[in-house]
Amino acid sequence: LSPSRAVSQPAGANYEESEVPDYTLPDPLTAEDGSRISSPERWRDSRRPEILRQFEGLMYGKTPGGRPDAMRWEVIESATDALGGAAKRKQVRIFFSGRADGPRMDLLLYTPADATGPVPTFLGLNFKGNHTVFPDPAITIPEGADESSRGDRRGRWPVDEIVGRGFGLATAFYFDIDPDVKDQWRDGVHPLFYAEGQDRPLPDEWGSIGAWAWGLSRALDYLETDEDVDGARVVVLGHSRLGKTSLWAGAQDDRFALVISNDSGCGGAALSRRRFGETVERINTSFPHWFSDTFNEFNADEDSLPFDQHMLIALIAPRPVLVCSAEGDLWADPRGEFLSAYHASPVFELLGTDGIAGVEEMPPVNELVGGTIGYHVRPGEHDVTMRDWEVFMEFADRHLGREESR
Ligand code: GTR
Repeated sequence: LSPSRAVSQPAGANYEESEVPDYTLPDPLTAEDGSRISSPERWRDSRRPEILRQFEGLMYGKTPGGRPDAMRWEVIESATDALGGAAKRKQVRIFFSGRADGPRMDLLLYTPADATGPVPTFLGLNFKGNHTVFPDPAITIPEGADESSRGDRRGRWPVDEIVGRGFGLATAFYFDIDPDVKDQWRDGVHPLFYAEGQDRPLPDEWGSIGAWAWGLSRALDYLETDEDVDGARVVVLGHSRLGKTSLWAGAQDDRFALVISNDSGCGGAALSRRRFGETVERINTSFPHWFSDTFNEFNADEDSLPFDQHMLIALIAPRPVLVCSAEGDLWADPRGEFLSAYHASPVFELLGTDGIAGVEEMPPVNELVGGTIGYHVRPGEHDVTMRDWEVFMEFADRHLGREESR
């Protein structure tokens, strides 16, 4: 049940700012035909779909379909006295194809017991199973795991604090959607969309990140129906490969009210053209199943991409986006993550928001900066810490509010 791994900061990668090559970023507000995008309408009706198609066709791969007609869910367990009485707990089994023997995802949901109405809710995939996020004996254990790992990712999921501040938390194990292994594309949700005779995604179709993002949208399909959750205030978040995923989910599905990327690095918030830390070639070599096959064409040729990752963030505009980095996580290129946030701002401004709010420089550690686009870097390594969650919650409070539900 272990996620695929790469060496985390291998030799041979560039960690020197002075070695970052010169590069020119594509302008999100200049269309493919060279025309200038100067109205919100043209952004929405023409430029945004154009960029979305480029990310689909060249990088993450096309998502072949939305919610299957036969998809259904069952509440398999619930309690009103979880977390010592502080929370309601619900576990919902989502059968993606409707079939009990088809791929399915268990969604774990905690909401504050004292809420007087539906609450804003964080939704994020987890790496090792729902039972690892909190030592709650009622949480189901995925096949292949056992009791020994119950609660062992608790440090990344401060459930008490989240619920104590009036938020809901929903999470699912990413393997439920697509196991993170270089398989032959037989497992997970990919086969649900194969045409007759097809046995793997086409070169420009989705890899695993696309599938995980799709799964987040299916989780939202459920959350929109849950009376304890405010479906119009669902925050999609993720760390690392799952931060790449939350950005892609937020870019494609505008029902997500707010998007958070934590240490998402290459293929996430970091600018590819900087080739700092992990590069396109490196990620496609270590994790050939994450992106579409077509993305390999840009190995060591980042400058030929018609976009860079600032344009992924721009796709989320005008909804709020928070980019979080860790100072010591050079593999994920903290400065490249900041620069993406920064260079997405003109789109947010065109749409009438304050974007990065005039911030010109990467901030010192522990200072949340920006406006509709937030940026924060904390000291330390590649991880999700309590400090990260404080920033997630502060940003969500600012942009979504929660007063009316308490
Ligand atoms: C690393 C990978 C990164 C990041 C990370 C993770 O090995 O190179 O892109 O995704 O894994 O997801 O933990």
